Order: sequence, then C-alpha cells, then structure tokens
Amino acid sequence: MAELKGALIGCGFFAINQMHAWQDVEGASIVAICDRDPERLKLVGDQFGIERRYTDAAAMFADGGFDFVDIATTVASHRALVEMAASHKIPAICQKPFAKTLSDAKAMVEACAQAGVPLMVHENFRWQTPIQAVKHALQSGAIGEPFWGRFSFRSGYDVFSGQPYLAEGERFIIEDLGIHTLDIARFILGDVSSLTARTKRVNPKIKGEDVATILLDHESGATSIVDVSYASKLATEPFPETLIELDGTKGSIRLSQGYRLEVCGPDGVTISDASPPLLSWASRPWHNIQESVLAIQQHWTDRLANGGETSTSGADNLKTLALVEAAYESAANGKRVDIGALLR
Ligand code: NAD
Ligand code: 89V
Repeated sequence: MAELKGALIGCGFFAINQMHAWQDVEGASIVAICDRDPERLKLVGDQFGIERRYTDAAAMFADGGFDFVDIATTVASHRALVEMAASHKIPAICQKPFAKTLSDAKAMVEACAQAGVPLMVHENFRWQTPIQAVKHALQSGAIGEPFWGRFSFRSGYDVFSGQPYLAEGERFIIEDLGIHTLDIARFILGDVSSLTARTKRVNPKIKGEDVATILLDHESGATSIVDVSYASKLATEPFPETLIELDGTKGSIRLSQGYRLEVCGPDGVTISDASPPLLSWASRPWHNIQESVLAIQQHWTDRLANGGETSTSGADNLKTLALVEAAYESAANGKRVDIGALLR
C-alpha cells in the first residue's frame, strides 16, 4: 500500500517528538509543515528535511497534496484548524487539550462527522508501555473485578522551562496534565458517571492550580482517585510516571515508581519491569512519553490505512474533556458533578 502523506501544523516544543516519531512510523511520512513563527518553521524544516513550508495553514490546505493533518499547536487554535481540515475533507489528529470548552469539542467532532473524515485526539498517555501493561494485567482476569483505583502523578519537575505558557493560564494542572490522568482512569476502569474535585495553587509564580484531587464514580460501580501535583518535592523525582493502584475482588495491581509492576492474584504474586524502551531519538526522563507518541501515531496510521475508529477518537475524547470541565466546576462550587448531563 502507498505510504500516507501527512502535514504537521505547529512546530513548537512537543512537535519535535511528533516529527521524530513520524520518521519511525511505518506507512506514513510528513511532506509539509506549517508554523506562523518563521524561526520555528525553519528550525523544524531544516532538522527533518521538509521542503514544503508554510506560515499560513489555509495556504497549506489550499495547496493540498497530503492525506491527513497532525495539529500540534496549543489549544487556542485547535477548533479553527480542525474545522479547516474538515472543510477540506482531510482526516485530522489534534493535540490535547482537544478544545478550550466541551461545546467547542462537540462542534469539532460534528464537523468531522459531517465531512466523513476521521478525527483522533493525540491523547498519548494511555499508549505508554506501563499503562498498557496494567490494562493487560487487568484484562487477564488476575485480580477479578476491580472495585477501587488510584491514578497518581505527583512531581516537582520544572515543567515551565520547556512550556512557559503553562505558568500563564487561569487553568493549569487539570487541563494540561490531569487530562491525561483522567483519560487513563477511563481507559482502565471505564467511563465515569460523576466526580468531585478539590484544587490548590502552591507555586506562587504561576496563575493556575498545580494540585488537584479528584474522586471518580465509575459507571461500573468502581470508585477511583485521580491525584496530580507539580508541587511535590520527592526524594527521587518520578516525572513523568503515572503510578497506579487497583484493588479487585481476587487481588490487586500496583504500578510503582521505577515502572515496577506487581500483580497479586489467587495464584500468587508476579513482579515485572514495565519500563518503556528508550527510542534512538528519545531522552530520559521523557522517554516514557516519547515512546507513546510513536505508538499513537502508528495506531492512527494503521487505522487510516485499514479502517476502524481510533482508541482516542474525537468522540471518545469528549468523555475525557467532560471530566476536565466537571473537575473545574466541582472545585469551584464544592459539589459533585454529573457527567451525563455535561455530555448531553
Ligand atoms: P509551543 O507553544 O511550543 O508550540 C506551538 C507552536 O504552534 C508554536 O510554534 C506556534 O507558533 C504554533 N502555532 C500556534 N498557532 C498556530 C496556527 N494557528 N498556525 C500555525 N502555527 C501555529 O507548544 P507545545 O509545548 O509544543 O504544545 C503544543 C500542544 O501539545 C499543546 O496543546 C500541549 O498541551 C500539547 N502537549 C502534549 C504533550 C503530550 O504528551 N501529549 C506534551 C506536551 C505538550
Ligand atoms: O503531556 C503534557 O501535556 C505535558 C506534561 C506531561 C509535561 O505535563 O505538558
């Protein structure tokens, strides 16, 4: 089958990972790039040898010559760019956060559905090797029916040095990082019916919240906690590991720091190393995230070539984004928020 041709919009901090990963993906490659900042456009174009360069996305779509677009810009531009892709009938990948609001996200899903083109959110954390290992352990039946979980990301890593805009928004950790952790909770324990959240800002140099604790009621009846912090000074910095605890009717799963996976079931205890591989272009500690970028982009390529909905389609991601909106609402009014009402 002919290789799929992609165009990438947004040549910033994280797009470097996406460009590296596209070089490793089987069945697709990037043929055009766009950034409104000419310096970033030159830097990425030169580094990855891309000749077709645009400072205007509309001009790139008008020229065409690609099968899909990979939108790697920050959230403010997502709706306009996804709708532009839909108007040209071009399948689109859109970085997280999918949209500024749930109503924008619903409109983006609708625009792509009307155009008949696939839409995937680059929600890569569920594709991390350790997260997939937890999912497989749970699916094996080793711990029976899960009734409780904890999904935890606590760190003191200086995330603002690479992504200074994260210090400037009214919203920070739930929208940027908790969105991944909430998605992992959905991926592992299924959809959520209601939630309650509490937030704090510990770092006085940023505008938004940097600590959040969220209690989730899953549709299955399970209860879980999503707790995220960029204000936690720990003896060994765990960035960017998500730690998981699951209790089931027959046993338990623990994914602990250092990618140690412990599965305790009726037949005994299995301890394994769920470390992600270190790809040739990756560097620690980001290698866990970087590997998941390759995995999600390969998944997109395989689905685009062979058909079928992606794991983190736009429609699926509405249910994660609803948790983000609900968490801010609950933190503001102190009440439990019904997720079904937000999605209707
Ligand atoms: P960035 O600011 O470094 O890069 C964004 C780039 O997009 C900039 O170069 C900017 O000039 C360009 N841009 C913005 N609007 C544009 C438009 N309309 N047309 C053309 N170019 C435009 O941001 P970043 O840190 O690379 O983050 C980008 C996105 O990736 C964010 O949504 C962020 O949340 C997400 N992100 C995801 C992960 C992950 O693991 N999935 C990790 C980090 C960042
Ligand atoms: O994945 C992200 O969106 C990043 C980070 C993991 C650093 O929070 O911003």
